[in-house]
Amino acid sequence: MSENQRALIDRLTAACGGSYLPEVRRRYFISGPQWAAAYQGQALFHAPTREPITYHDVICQYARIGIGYWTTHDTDVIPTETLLTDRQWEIVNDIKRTLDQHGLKCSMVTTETFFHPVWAASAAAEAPEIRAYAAQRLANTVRIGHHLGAQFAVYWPGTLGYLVQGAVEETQTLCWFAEGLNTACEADIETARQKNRPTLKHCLEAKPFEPQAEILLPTTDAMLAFISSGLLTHPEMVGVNPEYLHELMWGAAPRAALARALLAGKLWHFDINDGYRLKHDVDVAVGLVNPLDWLNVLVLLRSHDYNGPFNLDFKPPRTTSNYGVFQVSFPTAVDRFITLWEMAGEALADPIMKEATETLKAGGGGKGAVGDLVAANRELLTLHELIAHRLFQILIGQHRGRRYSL
Ligand code: GLO
Ligand code: MG
Ligand code: MG
Repeated sequence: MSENQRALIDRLTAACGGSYLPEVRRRYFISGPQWAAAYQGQALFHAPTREPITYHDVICQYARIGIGYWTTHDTDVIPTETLLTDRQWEIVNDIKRTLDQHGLKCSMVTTETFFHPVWAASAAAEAPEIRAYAAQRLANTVRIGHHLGAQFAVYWPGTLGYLVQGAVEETQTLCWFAEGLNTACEADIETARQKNRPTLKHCLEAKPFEPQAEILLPTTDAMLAFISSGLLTHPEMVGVNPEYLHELMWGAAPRAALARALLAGKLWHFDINDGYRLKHDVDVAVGLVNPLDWLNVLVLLRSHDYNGPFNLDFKPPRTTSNYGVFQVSFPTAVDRFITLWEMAGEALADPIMKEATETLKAGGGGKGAVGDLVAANRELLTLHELIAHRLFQILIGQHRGRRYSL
């Protein structure tokens, strides 16, 4: 039964066409998170629908698909009780062997500071021993990262906030949060020196809601302000990892949020996915909800030569099987990303887009009275809508002559 169903999935996936070869997929800086593939479909109102899988399974499947980079939380692969013990290094060495064997690289490591009960009052809790433990964990992740050859460390302070108001003093909590990051940067400088490697890029990731009711650093803009607040001892080592959906969730234009991070020189890492405005963190795979917006985002990133990772931080839906995760979820997400990236290249090279954009920039002339300025630009400004139409055409392939005739 399930064999037949798998054969059907394979046949229909192949019939979809449009997939890229693994070697083509590997040319892009696309990373696959351990937690995304191993996500079992559970949530507050949902029991798991998929079987547990190991990092061996995930690394081996990513290699087969052509996802060249792997990312992980410390506790995705090392049980909390084993962290900071000798046994942790046995696991890390086994991960290293497994990555090498399959030709993958670890690009990013991150500390889980939201799931375990020790983080009930966040990693910047009032109790000094919790903060000391958090600092140890962050420094430990940095060392693991260097050991695995990573270039990035990401911080999603998901519990930095509160459910009930009054007990958490915001400025104090943010100072404590900064102390944790300062420890991580110090540990990084020290480890990088010992290993003769560059320091990691430390990237802050914001989410406007979940799992706390109120979040102290809810947006990428808040993270940028925090980086330049004076609380960090090494602000030059700290940038941002925006997540597409996290910006959309609060109602932002993700493209504008990314632009602000680019201007600050802090756009170093990017979590890619999709979803809906003003809803919870549904983590749908890239391009399944807002492909036109995604095309626009990638036009911006390509035009600014963004060369950081694209981290597939989505969750395969509960209706997808373990088999489907690697046959459908990941390969199709990668292929939609590549397609949108290449389309963004076409948009930038498109003669109509170019001429329209350049003409707008040249302006309609006119001098003197405000009425003249308006009149001189009136016809030109219709180009805004024409450009939007052209992007739609590029998205659906009409710029290559695709027609729908009755
Ligand atoms: C959750 C976040 C989470 C982070 C991860 C990396 O909403 O997106 O998946 O990206 O913890 O730090
Ligand atoms: Mg994320
Ligand atoms: Mg998310």
